[in-house]
Amino acid sequence: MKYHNPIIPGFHPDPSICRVGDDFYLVNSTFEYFPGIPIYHSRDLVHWEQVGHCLTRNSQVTLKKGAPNCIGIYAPSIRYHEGTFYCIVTSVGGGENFYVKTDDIYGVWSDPVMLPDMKGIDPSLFFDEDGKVYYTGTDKSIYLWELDLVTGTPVGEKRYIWDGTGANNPEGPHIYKKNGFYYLLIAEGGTELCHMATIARSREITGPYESCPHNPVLTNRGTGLPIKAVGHADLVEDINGNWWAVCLGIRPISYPFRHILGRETMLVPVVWKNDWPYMGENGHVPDEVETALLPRNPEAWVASGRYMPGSDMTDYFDEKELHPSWNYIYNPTRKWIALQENGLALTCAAPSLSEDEEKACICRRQEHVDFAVQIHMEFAPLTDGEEAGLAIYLNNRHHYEAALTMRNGERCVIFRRQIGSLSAVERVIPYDGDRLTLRLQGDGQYDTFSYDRNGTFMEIGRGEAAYLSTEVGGCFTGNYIVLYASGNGRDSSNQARIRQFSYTSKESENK
Ligand code: 6LW
Repeated sequence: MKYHNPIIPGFHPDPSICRVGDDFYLVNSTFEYFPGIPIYHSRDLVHWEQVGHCLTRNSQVTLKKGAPNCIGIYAPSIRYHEGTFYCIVTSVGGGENFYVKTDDIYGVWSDPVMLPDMKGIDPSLFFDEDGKVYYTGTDKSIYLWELDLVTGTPVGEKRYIWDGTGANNPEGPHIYKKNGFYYLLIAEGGTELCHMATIARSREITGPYESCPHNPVLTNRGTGLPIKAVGHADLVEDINGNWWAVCLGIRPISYPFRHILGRETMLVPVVWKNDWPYMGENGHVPDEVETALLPRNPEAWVASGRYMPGSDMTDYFDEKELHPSWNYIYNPTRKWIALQENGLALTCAAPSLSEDEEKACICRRQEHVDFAVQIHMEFAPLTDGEEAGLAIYLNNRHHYEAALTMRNGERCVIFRRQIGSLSAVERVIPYDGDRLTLRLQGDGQYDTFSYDRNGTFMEIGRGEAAYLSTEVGGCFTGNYIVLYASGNGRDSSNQARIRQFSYTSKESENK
């Protein structure tokens, strides 16, 4: 049996996984995007469908502004214990570690239980056999603290348990117990090209922890493999007793390496010898994995109808709720974004795409290097500045868009590029109509916008994909496709209506 990495394409970093029976559940970081923390479900570890999100209410989290793509929801861990799912996470800039829980993974999650004593990032929970619960996290190096889950207060002593193998940024810890040993798996080297997973073990949870003789147990540094920067792993044992690691990795599009899809979720088999784990192919993450050990034959997979990242999608905005792949930038202002009988209504609210603010927009991940998007929009701009359209977006300082707007009292289609502090409207095409079909196509080199002019698509403009890469624009996220409306500094009640959206890709074969 063969499967391909990534198993979850597009911006899906810091994967954490747990198992209940023969069901696997996986969560990822979301930074400033809302709802926070998508939850995916699988039985074969290869096909992943979206179950929901952990953070769906403004009462659970306020996403802080000021450092787009760099703060917000970092590195959650998901664990299952005695009928309850726990998701523990840091809201960076919100200054807090907290957990939410649910007994029904398809239902809603609790309000947060705040953990004000727990400093730093990358929290994880470990439920020991004696009933004790331990928090492990990263505060310069890796620490362990027993936790009273109900009150959110620590018990006993805070202990620093491991510094890693000497590389920078020891972080992302998880603890497991197997065969009488406690294992501490961490990330080191930073989340870029030197990234790696290292592990240590101890007979006591408090240590001393002994470093694995073949650390790093997982890394692609110094290899020619197409997937780079692998690390930040989590382990799971399947129902047959086979072990697996999920981790993040990137797929650069150019040399020097630049990546536009963010950090994606990868999977490798893990085998144990002499009570140490051996991960992937000689400690590396290949893009193609041959294995007979997957818990179910992926060829026997039957689609449930839930969304699978990486698949094509058409949306007529005719459901009661937005499709689960749609996100907002920051906690949304709901009155700006409404599903109505005749499509998605976006109000020309003051914030523009270039402001570090919530916007009248919905957005979804670019999940493939080669992709195409089309939208059909109805919009009649009435005063200068009212604008609605389609963008490819890394953050408020790095984006390209095509839009219908009004300039000097004339309706027009524009193409704008913003790269850092450089911003220009590069094309203005007079346009009489109030219906517009826009297309965006990406191939890893260019993001190209076109519009339907009397049945023929005419190019409006294009921008280099590499300028929207993490290496150029920062920081921890990937490219999003944004449908938006704006009053460009002035609140207007005028609305654009999006009637149809489609996302297709050459690679989306639904695996
Ligand atoms: C995360 C850290 C990391 O907290 O990146 O790759 C940080 N590892 O563990 C943000 O995703």
